[in-house]
Amino acid sequence: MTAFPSPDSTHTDSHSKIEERLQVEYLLNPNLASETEDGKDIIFGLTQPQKSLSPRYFYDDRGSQLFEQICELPEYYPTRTEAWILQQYATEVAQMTGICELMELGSGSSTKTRLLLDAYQGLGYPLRYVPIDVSAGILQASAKQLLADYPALQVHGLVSTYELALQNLTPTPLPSRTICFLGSTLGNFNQIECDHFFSQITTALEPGDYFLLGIDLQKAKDILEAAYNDTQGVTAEFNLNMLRHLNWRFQGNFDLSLFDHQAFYNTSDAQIEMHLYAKRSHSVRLDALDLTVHFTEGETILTEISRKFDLEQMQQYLTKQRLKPLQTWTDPQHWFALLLCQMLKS
Ligand code: AVI
Repeated sequence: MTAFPSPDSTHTDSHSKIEERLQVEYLLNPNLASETEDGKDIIFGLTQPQKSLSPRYFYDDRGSQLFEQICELPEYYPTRTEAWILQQYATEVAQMTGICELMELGSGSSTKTRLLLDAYQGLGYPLRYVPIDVSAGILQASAKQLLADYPALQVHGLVSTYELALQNLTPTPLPSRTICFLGSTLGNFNQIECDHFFSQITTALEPGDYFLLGIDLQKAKDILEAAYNDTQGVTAEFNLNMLRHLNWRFQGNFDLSLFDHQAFYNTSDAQIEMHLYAKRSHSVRLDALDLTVHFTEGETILTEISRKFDLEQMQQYLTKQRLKPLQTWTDPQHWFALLLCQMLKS
């Protein structure tokens, strides 16, 4: 994980009228993040019997654009299903939390957040939004758009990893805080990462604060596999783009034409697995990491897991974390769920 900010890596913007309601803090120093920490996990991942790379390497500028396109695909149901649930129930969420600061982990374009902001605004509540994202560009652009559309909104953005942001939370001026973790991003964590994530969440939240979680639920294999093997090939491009990203970031020579996208549902582990499949035996060099990797024909790199959850098990797990599920909303087909939890006293 990246180091804490040095004095010159933390600064605050406040210029024009919109800017007066916008504060952006940089907890992440991109120069520190590149060749040190990132490189180590790549070397580790590419030298294990099952090669793997962290899904965070999907998200360079091109990867973030491709992900936005994925969210619009007919086969990729999670985004529109979660948006439908929010459209139906955001007012209930706001009524249950009362006045609170909305903090969003991995805020991206903040599209679904608007449904929540509309609900809080509709109830006449003050609007304070804390988006957290590693991409300063997306965070700034979406915050400015929100500020233009919501004249009473205050935004305090954090350019940060989840970990750093949760470690550096300052008290909110509002009566409580709701941390939102939408889009089933939780599904991209393995169980160890998931446990670690929740220990950070429950350390950051005060008793009485809220946690709003969006999760993708278990369903028929063909629906799941179609969502990660779209007919337009956008998901394949998203997957292969990780190699392009590593090429420019670590002076690599991955030949994208030597790999195929592969995504399948592993029923016993209840997870989609995305791999990059080597079509023939060859070697790849990453100069910046002084690393040469050999691929045999048919060998794969695991680039992502996307776990699909059982609602009851998740409710039990959250309860064990001292996050009491207050309400669960789902769509008519039970494909996706939104859970509002409240932090209990220890
Ligand atoms: C970001 N995350 C929740 C997406 C998912 O469905 O696991 C990433 C993704 N990978 C391929 N398509 C979408």
